Amino acid sequence: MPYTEHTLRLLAPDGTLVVNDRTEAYHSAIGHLTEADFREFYRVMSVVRRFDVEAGNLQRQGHMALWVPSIGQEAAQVGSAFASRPQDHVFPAYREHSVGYIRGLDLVDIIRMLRGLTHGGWDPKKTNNFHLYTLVIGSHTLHASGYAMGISFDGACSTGDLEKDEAVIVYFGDGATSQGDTNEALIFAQSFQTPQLFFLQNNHWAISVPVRVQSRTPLFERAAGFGMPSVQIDGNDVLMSYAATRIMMDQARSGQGPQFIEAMTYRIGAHTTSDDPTKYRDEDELAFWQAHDPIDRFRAYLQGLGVEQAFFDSVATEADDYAADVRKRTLTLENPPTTDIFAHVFTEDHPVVTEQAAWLENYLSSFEQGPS
Ligand SMILES: Cc1ncc(C[n+]2csc(CCOP(=O)(O)OP(=O)(O)O)c2C)c(N)n1
Ligand SMILES: [Mg+2]
Repeated sequence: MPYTEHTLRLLAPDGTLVVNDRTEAYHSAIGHLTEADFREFYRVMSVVRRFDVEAGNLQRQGHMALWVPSIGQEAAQVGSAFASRPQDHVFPAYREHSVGYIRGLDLVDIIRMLRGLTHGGWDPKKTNNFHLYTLVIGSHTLHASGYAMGISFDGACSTGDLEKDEAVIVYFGDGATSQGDTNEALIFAQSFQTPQLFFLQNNHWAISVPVRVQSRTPLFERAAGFGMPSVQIDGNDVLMSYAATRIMMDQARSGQGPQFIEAMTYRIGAHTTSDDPTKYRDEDELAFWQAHDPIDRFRAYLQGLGVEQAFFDSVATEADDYAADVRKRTLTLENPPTTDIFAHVFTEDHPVVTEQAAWLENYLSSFEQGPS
C-alpha cells in the first residue's frame, strides 16, 4: 500500500509545488516560512541522516548492542518537529532521531542509552519536553494521552493564545496501531478531548510484518471510528508534514480535541541492526521508495528556488564533521558507577533499596580485600 488517492502533498516527487483545491489551507500554513527555514529543514535532514549512518557503523564495530535507523523517514520527522511549538510535549517511539535533534537532544545520548550506559535516556526537562524513547510498542501513546489530559486539567490549553497553549504530539508506527495500548490511548484522548496529535509514521513494516496485514483499510481511516479528524499525507514531503502538523496541533491546543495524521513513508534500512530485511522485502518496493527519497525531493525544490551548490556542499561537510564528532565522543563514553542502579528507583530513600545498595557495596568491597 504505497501512496493512495487520499495522500496529501505540497511537493510532487520531482520537487515541484502541487497547487490544487485540496492544498490551499496547507500552503497557507507554510506561508510564514522563509528560504532560511527551508535551508534549515534540508540541513537537519542531511545531518541526521549522516549521523544515522555513523551510528550504524559504530554498532557494526561493536560499540553498541543495537542501532535503530531512521533513514527514509526524515521529512515526516523534520516537518512535524519544526511545526510543534516550544511549549509542546513530544512523546517519541524509538526512531525519532530528527525530532530529538530539533528539540535539543544531544544525539550521543541515544547512543549512550543503546550502549547500556543509562537507565532511561535523558531528562525531558533538559530536552525541551522531548520525552524518553519507549521500546514497548504503543505504551507511550498512553503516556501521551495521560500527559495531555493533565494539560487540560491544569488549564494549560484552550485559552486562545497559540504561543502559550500547550499540546502533545505522539509518534508511533503502523505496527503500533494494532496494540491495545494505542487503541486505549485513542479512546481516552477522544473521551477527554485532549490537546493532542497522534502522528503515525506508516513506514510500511513492523519488523517483518507488512502494513497490509495490520489493516485492510488505510490506517488514517481508523481515526473516524474514534470520532477523530484525520488526514493521510505524503510523509516524504517535508513541507506537507510541517503544514498538516502545524494546523492540527493548533486545532488541538485550541480546544478542538485530538487529531490524527498518517504520514506515508518508508523504512529504507533494516528494522534494527539485528534484522535482515532482504529476507522478507521485495527489491521493487525498496526501489520505489528510494526513488521517492525525502532529501532528494527537497534538494530538487531548493534548486528550483535557486539555492546555490555551495550550500549543499557546506551541509555535506557539516554532516561529515558532525558524524566524526559523534564517533569521537562515543569512544570516550564512560561506564556509570554501579551504584547508579539504585539512584532513580524512588525519589526518596526506601529501606529495601538502601539495604540492597549496602549489600552491593559490601559485595564489591570483598573483591578489594583480596582472597582470605
Ligand atoms: C509490546 C511489544 N510487542 C512486541 C515488541 C517487539 N517489536 C519491536 S519493534 C516492533 C515493530 C513495531 O512496528 P511499528 O509500530 O510499525 O514501528 P517501526 O519499528 O516500523 O518504526 C515489534 C513488534 C515490542 N517491542 N513491544
Ligand atoms: Mg512500521
